[in-house]
Amino acid sequence: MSRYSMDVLIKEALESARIKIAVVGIGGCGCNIINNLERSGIKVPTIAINTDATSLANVRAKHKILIGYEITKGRGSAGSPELGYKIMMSEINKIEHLIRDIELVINVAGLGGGTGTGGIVALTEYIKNNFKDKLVWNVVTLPFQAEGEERYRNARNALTELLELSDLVIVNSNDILKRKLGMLSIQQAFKSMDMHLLDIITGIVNLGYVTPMPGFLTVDYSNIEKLTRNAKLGYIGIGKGTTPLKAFENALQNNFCEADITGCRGVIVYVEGTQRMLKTIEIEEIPRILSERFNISTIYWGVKTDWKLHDVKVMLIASNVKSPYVENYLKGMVRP
Ligand SMILES: Nc1nc2c(ncn2[C@@H]2O[C@H](COP(=O)(O)OP(=O)(O)OP(=O)(O)O)[C@@H](O)[C@H]2O)c(=O)[nH]1
Ligand SMILES: [Mg+2]
Repeated sequence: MSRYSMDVLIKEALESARIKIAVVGIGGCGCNIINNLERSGIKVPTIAINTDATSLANVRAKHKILIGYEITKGRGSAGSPELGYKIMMSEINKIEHLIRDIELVINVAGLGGGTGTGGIVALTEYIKNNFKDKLVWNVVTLPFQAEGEERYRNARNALTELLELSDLVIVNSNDILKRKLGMLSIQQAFKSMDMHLLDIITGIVNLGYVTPMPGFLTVDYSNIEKLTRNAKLGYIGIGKGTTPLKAFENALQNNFCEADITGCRGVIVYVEGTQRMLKTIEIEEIPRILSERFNISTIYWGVKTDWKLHDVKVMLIASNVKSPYVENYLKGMVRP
């Protein structure tokens, strides 16, 4: 075999070893996030699903799917998760063929309304019942308390179901974000949450493009599966800093569901920076902290060097974590 054809073969093998990921945005918030992902040049297929034709018309996505036209006439579900669920289930054939070859489906929606809230539950339930091999991660936001009792109830019911059905649920509370970042208006906070969700999903997608870290357990599909299958609540933190350690500490702080990673099933740490920034001696501190401070022993690694970066960026994905905030939310103790 010539050197050239061996190079081609290696490239093809690398391509097929890559985790096959798709991102699905459901409802107004979900479609907005897909639009932002497309604008930032995401490398994996995106699917925007809504009952609202106006929202879809303004979205950039690889696939746009209007559902429920016969019932809603393209005008949204008017805040009914029951309707969102029913429409998604009865029109699932519009989506099924798009995810047939996908290994990790990432759904994103703002909980509280109708289409995204009912739709994300229906889609997760359908995939889990019909494609047992696939992993489903759901990235959701919780509505502001100011949005009222009905949205809170919708969000609470859907979150309870998602935690049962999904492999991993990443919860982001708008209220916690607003409080932590000291945002003045809901509009500002929505924008910041949009950026946070963009960071999270881009980070997950980049996991498919990491370089193994010599001497460390590396991130690949089987490890991601081991860590996140039926893992319920997950945490994804993203932090920046001048050193890997500072970026790591910031990734722990960037926590919008007050998750506690102590004793969790395991973590994936993904570090990006220029070659000069990524000093092995500093990177080695991270697993020491995870095991000593947080009692975590399973840690998978990915690194990516990028000469354009000014700061080190660390993403931490923890699976099967605890969160008193989410527990109280589900018990109805975080009231509007
Ligand atoms: N971050 C962010 N959150 C949003 C945005 N739009 C809505 N949300 C949040 O998501 C929740 C659900 O809103 P939508 O996504 O508009 O609702 P929907 O799924 O389209 O539901 P219906 O319109 O009732 O069918 C809201 O209660 C907000 O908390 C957005 O653009 N960005
Ligand atoms: Mg809508």
